[in-house]
Parts: sequence; structure tokens; C-alpha cells
Amino acid sequence: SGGGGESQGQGGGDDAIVMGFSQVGAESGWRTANTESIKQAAQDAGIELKFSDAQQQQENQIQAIRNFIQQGVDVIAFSPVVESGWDTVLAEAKSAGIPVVLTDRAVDTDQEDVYETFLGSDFVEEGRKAGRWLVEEYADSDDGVDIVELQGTTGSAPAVDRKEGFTEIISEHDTFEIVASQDGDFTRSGGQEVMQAFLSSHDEIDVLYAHNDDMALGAIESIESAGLEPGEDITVISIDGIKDAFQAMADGKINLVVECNPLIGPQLMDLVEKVHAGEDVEERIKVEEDVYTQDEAEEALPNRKY
Ligand code: GYE
Repeated sequence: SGGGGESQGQGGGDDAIVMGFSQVGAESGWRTANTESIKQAAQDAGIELKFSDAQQQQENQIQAIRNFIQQGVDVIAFSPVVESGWDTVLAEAKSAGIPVVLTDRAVDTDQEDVYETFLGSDFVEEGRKAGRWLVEEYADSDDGVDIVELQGTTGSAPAVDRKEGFTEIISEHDTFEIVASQDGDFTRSGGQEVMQAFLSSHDEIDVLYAHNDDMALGAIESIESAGLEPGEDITVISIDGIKDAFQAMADGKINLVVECNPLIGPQLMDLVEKVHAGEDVEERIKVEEDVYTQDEAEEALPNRKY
């Protein structure tokens, strides 16, 4: 049965809401925490979850969504690996009468009313936060600041937006230049490999801006292998705020972490229940986030939940 049913799903009985969720993959610590949050929250809300891992491939996500449509789930939620290419499958869900909720990452579409709401962080603002801290940090320096950028998955909302927000801020000052920028696919191994290449082709790297913690942590290994001190010889900025990154910050190897909160399961279940009940929901719901520096890292570490 498509949307519009009566079930409230208390305790996961026969009339529980059935939600199909297509996850991006398991590429990062952020993602693992996000998956756990969604699974736990579904269980707590008595929502029957059909979970599918796309291994960072859009084809797999499209296939999973088609399967959910075929099975007649009540609500489909997904976190789109890249922004474009969703129009056909979103139209299919719409004509099957199944409401769609986007989580974490946005889609790029001209079509109207193909999803109910988008719950996720403001990635452009995260990029700006990184940029603002950097501008402050180098306020007294007259020398040029050479930055290398480790981008997230090409075409993904967080990669596009984190670049945009950061560039918007630093381009107001001539001191800063992004001398190299490449895709590290949000993984540790990606960050490690790309940073190694950056180090062998650039002599004077002042700053690393990594679109997530895992890439920063991989890059730190390459910086150390090159005989340099991360956090000292190269200023390291990353995004997410996983425990390992806080530890690296406490150890002096990362200078700034911009928080991006993956623990959105409870909010998602709330939205799924509302959408299923036919209630109006806001089209865009943002997650609240902070910024952390080295002197705050040690104190914050025990309280980090992911
Ligand atoms: O920053 C990264 C993950 O979409 C916000 O995806 C998410 C990003 C997160 O792989 O670690």
C-alpha cells in the first residue's frame, strides 16, 4: 500500500509504517554514525526499516528506490550520493503515490513537488565557517597562504557546497590561494593518496582544507610520512567532528573542525510519521552545528557522541 494509510507504527506491529531508506555507503565515520542513528531511531519509533547500502554508487541507489516502490513501502527516504540525475526515479515514486524525504544531501532538480522535505546541514555555511576561521588565523600574515583542498565525492552536495562557502570567504582576501584541489571521495585512503600527490608536486603547502575528517586523517598520515608535522607545518582544517578528529585535534594534528551532525535519526522518524499522516512539513530543515579549535578539543572529547 502506498502513502496515506492509517498506521501509527507503535511497537512495530502489523500496522507499522514501512520506510525504505537508501544510504550512500559506509565511506566515513560520519556515515557510520548516521546509519546507526537512523536504525536506532526507526526501532525506537516502531517504524519498520528496509535499509539498503549503495556503496557510493548512484545506480545502486536508483535500483534500491525502484525496489522500494515495487514493494509498496509507505515512505521512501534517501541520502543522494550526488546531486543530479534523480528526476526519473523521483517521478516514479510520485506516480506510485509514495512520499519521499531527503536526508543529509540535497538533489538538483527543476521538477516541483517530487519530495516532501529535505533534512540536512547547511554545507555552504560549513565551508564559510572554515574560511572565516582561516582568515582570522592568518590575519597578521602578509605572505601568501597556499591552500590544498581535498574535495568530497565529485558532484555530491557537500563537496560542491563546502567548496563554494570556503571560496566565497577566502576570495575576499588576496593572501589566500587554492593551489591544488582534488577528489578524495570522503575516504581515509582517498585523503591519504591525494595528499601524497599534493606533497610531491607542491613545495610550500601552508594549509590543508579537507571536506571531511576521514580525508584529513588519511592526509595526516601522508604529511607525517613526508617528515612534516600536521597542525604545525601545515594547518589542517576539516569538517564533521568525529571522535578520531577530536583526538587528532587534542594531539595538535588538526587545527579546526567544523561540526556536521550525523545524528539525525530521531528527527527523520518524526518527519516520516508526519509525512505519512499527511501533515504539512517545512520544505527545508537545517541541523544546528558548531566550530571547535584545539584548545576546546580535549574538554569536548568525552562528550562527543560520534
Ligand atoms: O561530511 C562525510 C560523508 O554527506 C554530510 O558525507 C555528509 C558527508 C560527510 O561521507 O564524512
